[in-house]
Amino acid sequence: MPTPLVRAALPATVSLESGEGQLPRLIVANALARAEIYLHGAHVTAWQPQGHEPVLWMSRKSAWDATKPIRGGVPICFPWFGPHATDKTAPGHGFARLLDWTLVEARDDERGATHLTFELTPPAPPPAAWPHTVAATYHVTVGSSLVLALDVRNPGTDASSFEEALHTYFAVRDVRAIEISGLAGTDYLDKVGGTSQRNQGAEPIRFTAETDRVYLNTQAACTIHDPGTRRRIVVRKSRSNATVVWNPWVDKARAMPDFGDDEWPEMVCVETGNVNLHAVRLAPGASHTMTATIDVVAVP
Ligand code: TA6
Repeated sequence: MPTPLVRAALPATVSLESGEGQLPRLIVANALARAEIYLHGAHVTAWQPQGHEPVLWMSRKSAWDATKPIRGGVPICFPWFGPHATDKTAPGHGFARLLDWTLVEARDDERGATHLTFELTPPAPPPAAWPHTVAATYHVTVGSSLVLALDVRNPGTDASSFEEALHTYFAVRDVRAIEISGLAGTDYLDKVGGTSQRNQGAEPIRFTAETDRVYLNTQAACTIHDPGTRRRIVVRKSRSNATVVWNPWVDKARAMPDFGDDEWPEMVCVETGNVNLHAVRLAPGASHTMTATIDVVAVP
């Protein structure tokens, strides 16, 4: 399936095929793990390290359409998070997940992990909602860990600021039975029923209702403890000051056309980001790289 969106020679561990909705999809299969990545949004939709169940969750109702976001996996939210501050016609979570990215490099390293580099084809001309030029590159490493690094450079002559999030959907047996540790004592914006500021206190996060929180001033690693799958999923990060935690629960799940009514217990989002008061400001020529590293640990 030739496509202008692949400008790299593919190693034997990487193949290109027509995926859901005939969208171009890369399959990575090396000795350490298997993954799927769509060029639409440079969207990782699957990652399964050897010896483990799939780690990322995908909705069975996801749209597979070049004009819509994919529901599940790792959407890239950029250059704004959530609704645009002023432009109500602008797409939620920005344009990066709606645009094509080009694969510019693919190689295996000596440990057997596969490195892929994607470049965003920026909107031309820049949208009024974000009137800046941008060079965004996304590095994906598929191995025993999944490493995701979003590198943003300002090639313009004016300073620009942006929000970003790797909006990762994790597969869990039952969200009502999991706990998330790593955010004790951290302030957060609670976005359920209007926005209010709260503090996590000493307890891990547990889920008993719709949860939509932006944890602030945190560089901490988070761990999802899932007794159902007998595993821990650890999300470490760098150059990220915010962590978003989300589960839509019953009503929000019903309200989303690309999310199954009964799917909400199967997933939790733990998102690595710089959002809200942590928006990144870039001087002309400057760049910023945010990284998330995901590991799975089986619990005996
Ligand atoms: O990250 C949590 C959140 O911002 C929620 O408010 C919810 O809207 C979710 O993202 C999904 O957003 P989407 O635009 O993908 O439907």
